[in-house]
Amino acid sequence: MAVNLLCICGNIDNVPFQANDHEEKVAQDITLHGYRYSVYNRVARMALHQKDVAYARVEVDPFAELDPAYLNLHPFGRVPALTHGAFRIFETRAITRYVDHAFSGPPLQPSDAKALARIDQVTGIIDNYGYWPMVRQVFSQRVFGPLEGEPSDEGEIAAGLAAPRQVLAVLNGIAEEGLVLNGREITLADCHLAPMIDYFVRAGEGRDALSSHPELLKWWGHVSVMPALRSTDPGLPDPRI
Ligand SMILES: N[C@@H](CCC(=O)N[C@@H](CS)C(=O)NCC(=O)O)C(=O)O
Repeated sequence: MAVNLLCICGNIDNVPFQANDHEEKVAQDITLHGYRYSVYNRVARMALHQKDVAYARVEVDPFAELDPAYLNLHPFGRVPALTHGAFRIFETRAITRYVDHAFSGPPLQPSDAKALARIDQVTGIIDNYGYWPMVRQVFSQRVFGPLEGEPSDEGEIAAGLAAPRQVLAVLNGIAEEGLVLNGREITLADCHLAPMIDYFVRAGEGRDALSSHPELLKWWGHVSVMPALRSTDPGLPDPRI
């Protein structure tokens, strides 16, 4: 069984909130099912945090045998999935858009058509061309795997470092344009990109790659200290366990 109730999260995750907050917010019956180390789970958590939505968390490890009840929620067996009362939704982009529209709080999608299109572009770029090399090849092989006692595969890391060059260059151009990734108005583009970059720069090679993209680096300077990112940091596995 890979599903355990983990915690209820308020504005500052893992910190209990005031009784009034708790009663009012938990009444909304929102649960995020996800794996603590998943970047996609963290994207959803960042959006929930930005909207100041309290939610329960259920830990689901998609790399372990999945409970059939979870597959009912997410037939493709990935994380995250969100439930809000009887409403169920999976796919991170759908979750974060839903969270933005369904709850009050600062809007995470501007009304400007061009900025909105840029959000879709950034999330599409990172999902299709960034996640696998930056997170699953570079971060997993250089940082996460070794902490779990698995040796790094240098071939995977080298392959994973080739693809992000273009990804980072394109994102740097988008940050330079300034419609999104501007460090001022936080949008779903920031929520989607920040967890991926946070993992990528934990590898020395990732930090070096980012350092040659000044506009993205400037953006990272703003976003890396955001409470929504910091309070959703799952940490890293303890190699002694
Ligand atoms: N398209 C999905 C991707 C989610 C995804 O790939 N999540 C990863 C964890 S970061 C996962 O569940 N991996 C399990 C696997 O690859 O089997 C989304 O946007 O939610």
